[in-house]
Amino acid sequence: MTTTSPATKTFGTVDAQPYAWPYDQGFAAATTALILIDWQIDFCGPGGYVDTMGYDLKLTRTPLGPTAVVLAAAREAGLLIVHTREGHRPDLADCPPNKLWRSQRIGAGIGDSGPCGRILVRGEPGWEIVPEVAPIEGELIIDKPGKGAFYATDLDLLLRTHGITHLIFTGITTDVCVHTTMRDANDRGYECLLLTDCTGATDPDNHAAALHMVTMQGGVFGAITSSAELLPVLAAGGAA
Ligand code: C5J
Repeated sequence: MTTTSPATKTFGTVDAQPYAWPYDQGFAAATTALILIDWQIDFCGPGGYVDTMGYDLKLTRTPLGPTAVVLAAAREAGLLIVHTREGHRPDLADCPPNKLWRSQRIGAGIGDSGPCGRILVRGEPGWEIVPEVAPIEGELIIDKPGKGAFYATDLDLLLRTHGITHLIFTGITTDVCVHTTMRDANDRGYECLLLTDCTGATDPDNHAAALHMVTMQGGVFGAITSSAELLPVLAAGGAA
């Protein structure tokens, strides 16, 4: 029996909307990354930023289950794994004054002390990634001060150095950090797929609208699909 090393696996297309992903008829472990956006306690844990703002935590926690399954499958398939974390320096020197002001207006000021430490501050308990999808040795972690993961980070450099051309997105929130990053990735020429059940927003209509937006104009930012469509394709990966 021959076995295929994960790093050399290739995969067929995934049934997706508005086209079978990817556009170039298949993808390879060596050139594809799974991106996990901001799975932090601040966005999906009790006492974190989203909870303090008063939003329904179920909306950002429900996608965690399917995401953990996709993460395990992507590790097994040999994809590059990239985690991101939104957060600021303890002195908030990298937090724009308008971002700070807006967070204070809604009663969850960045840098304020709460049940999970200082809100959205690097190194605090609330800033940590939740255990369900925590990074393991060798996986990339991008710390970002903004919504998009390319802004003020070395994400593009790391992806290009690894030869990555295709990106599969999970994370929270769909309409903010996931969308900002996916749009920027698309402009940079990455072929993007968004997993509908592995993302969530603080408003269900915003989640639905963000998914719909991707599918306009023939796939203006890429394509969308569910984990149920992706998983069998990953499992069926074989030699090039
Ligand atoms: C937000 C994020 N929603 N991770 N951040 O402020 O989407």
